[in-house]
Amino acid sequence: GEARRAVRAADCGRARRARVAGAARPRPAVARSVPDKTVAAAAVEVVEGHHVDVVPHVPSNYPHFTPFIENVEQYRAMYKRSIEDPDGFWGEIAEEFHWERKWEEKHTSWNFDVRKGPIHIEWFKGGLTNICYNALDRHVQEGNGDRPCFLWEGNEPSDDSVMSYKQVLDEVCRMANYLRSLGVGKGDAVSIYMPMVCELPIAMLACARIGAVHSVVFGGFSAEALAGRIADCKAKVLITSSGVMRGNKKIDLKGIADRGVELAAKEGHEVPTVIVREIKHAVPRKDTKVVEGRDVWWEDAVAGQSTEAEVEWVEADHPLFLLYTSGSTGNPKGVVHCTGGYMVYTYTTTKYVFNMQEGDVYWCTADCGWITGHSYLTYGPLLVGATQVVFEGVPTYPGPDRCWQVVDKYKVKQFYTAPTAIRSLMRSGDLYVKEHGRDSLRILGSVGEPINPEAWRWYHDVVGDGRCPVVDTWWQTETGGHMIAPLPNVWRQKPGSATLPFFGVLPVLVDEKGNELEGEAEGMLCIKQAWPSCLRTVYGDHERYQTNYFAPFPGYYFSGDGARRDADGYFWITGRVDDVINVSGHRIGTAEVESALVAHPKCAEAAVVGYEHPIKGQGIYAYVTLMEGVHQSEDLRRELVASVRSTIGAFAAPDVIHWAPGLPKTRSGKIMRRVLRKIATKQEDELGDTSTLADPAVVQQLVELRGK
Ligand code: 6R9
Repeated sequence: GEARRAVRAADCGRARRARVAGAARPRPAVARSVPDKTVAAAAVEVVEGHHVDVVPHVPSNYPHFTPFIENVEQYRAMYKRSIEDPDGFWGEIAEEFHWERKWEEKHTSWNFDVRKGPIHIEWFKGGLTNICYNALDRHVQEGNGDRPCFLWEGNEPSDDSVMSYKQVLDEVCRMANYLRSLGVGKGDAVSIYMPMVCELPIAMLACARIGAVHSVVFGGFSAEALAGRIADCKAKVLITSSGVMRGNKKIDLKGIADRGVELAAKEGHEVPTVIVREIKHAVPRKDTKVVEGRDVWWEDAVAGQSTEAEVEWVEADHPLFLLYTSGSTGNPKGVVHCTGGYMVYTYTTTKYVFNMQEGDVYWCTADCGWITGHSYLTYGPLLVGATQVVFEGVPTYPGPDRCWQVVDKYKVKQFYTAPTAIRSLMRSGDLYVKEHGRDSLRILGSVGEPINPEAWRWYHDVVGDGRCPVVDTWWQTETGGHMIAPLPNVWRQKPGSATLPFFGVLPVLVDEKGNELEGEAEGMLCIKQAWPSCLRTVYGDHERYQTNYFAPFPGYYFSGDGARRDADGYFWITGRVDDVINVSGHRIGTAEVESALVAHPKCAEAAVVGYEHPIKGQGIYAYVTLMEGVHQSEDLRRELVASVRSTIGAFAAPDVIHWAPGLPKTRSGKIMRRVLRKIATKQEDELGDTSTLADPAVVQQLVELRGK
């Protein structure tokens, strides 16, 4: 009930500030269903007065499990080399792939310092390769063509299918040939707006095969958001589907895609061809509107195409994809990732962080519309040669035990999901988990937002029965792959900490002035040198790339996150320090929500802040000032929320609309968001210095309008 929610919310906050205090007070470790060996070894630490079971580094803790790396000393040696000799370290790993032409011995170079000229990063200079070839053909040629590649699990538990590596390769080649027949080639952009069916990663791989640059737009985005993304990259083709089922809702994806294409035309870009995959169980062909001369059914397009398609060998730094992501200002940015470095890095992180071997059955619940679905569904696991579940549905449909039923059905070894899903499943109770054996599970991953220790413990103790390490992976769209993450069973975990940096990643904490902080410290999280999958530019706007990521602290890549480093050197991510809100692991810029609200004719001004939400991590709290003479009402509130849904997507809908006759502004007209955050969370006693406010009376007014 209410009290439990309050505790969880408090716990969330604590995770962000968690401080491991001095001496551990021993107490019998209550590790629920953890086997005896583990109980004996379990340590207890005190996190701000709360007992937290800390699983110590004892390899036999996780008995079914041999990591690639033997111990933390080996990690340290490898890490040191990865930082000091990136050419050698990453070059050796790159040898595992096929390169049509090898890279030069000294293949890396970068400038991370805006004061020394344009930001520039190079990996595997001189090399020619193709990521699709390495993800598919290589395995088929090694005799593993019959190995299951995708285990597709539909929205309905009765709906499933399997595709082998060879079958996926055949379909990729057929689509690659069709795209070529349309004149799509190296460097051309292709937008993809699809639900989680195998054809989504297949479309991505088909682009990669011919050197085209894919731009996947998450299926939950609105027509308007899709239009902006199509127009920005001037997509030559849009690949979409007739519809999709999400839980028991039928979504007319094609209708939204049609409007997206229309709106993109108004923005000045016509898409000549739309390829449509029929999703029979949602919207069959006969119910789908087709635009003559523009639309073609996927099935018809690939019919008669050869299952062999020549590989386009591309330079290592040839762009592989764009993925739009939100920042604190302006429109979403098209983050650009390039082939070689991204390939080597996603492969290496997948292998070590998930301790993944060829043929392992792995399941990542992320949608391919986000970076996690790119790096840890489409690319990393295929480069390793894993078998993976592609899930169309949602974790709670038809019931809260769906995930564990699927884990048992396919004998999933590594399971990767977001804290928001973990919290919502935790709320449904342990019984749903315990109904299913889960014996196959070895590793549990978390991504997207900070995981609060309570959710971490539930994931570890209940879902994993205490025998599966939790890998809390901190990274971003921009970083392309895991940056700070535990190597499971190699070192001790602490619930709520992403622990230590991956190979090649040199994280630093800086203060407001950009001074590096040493030892135990809290500051802004920056990265000091280039890693292979670092974003190379913002599509069409290198200036914005430099301003956003490299100008705030010259000499560093700035992540936009805050973090704390404890006495053991472990990193604890505290969340965004900019105006980005993280709702259920989805990044949303406050500026985007504000402009969607202000676009409504009755809205004069809006200011949006995030607040702690027990399930979603953060919720969206919007202060709205109405036009003169307009009165607030429940209908208007609904209209405003609907306006955000249609401009961005349902996932960005504000949770709270707070009517505001005025907003707290400084004399120079800047909105003091700090004050708005405090009012939203009823902490108006902790407003801090408000002496620079132009009209301090606004604060009291807002508190009164909020009510209790
Ligand atoms: C991969 C992904 C990136 C932002 C990032 C941070 C938050 C992601 C996290 C985490 C704490 C983790 N974030 N993983 N915070 N612990 N394990 O989510 O990319 O959508 O670009 O979001 O998400 O705030 O800056 P993206």
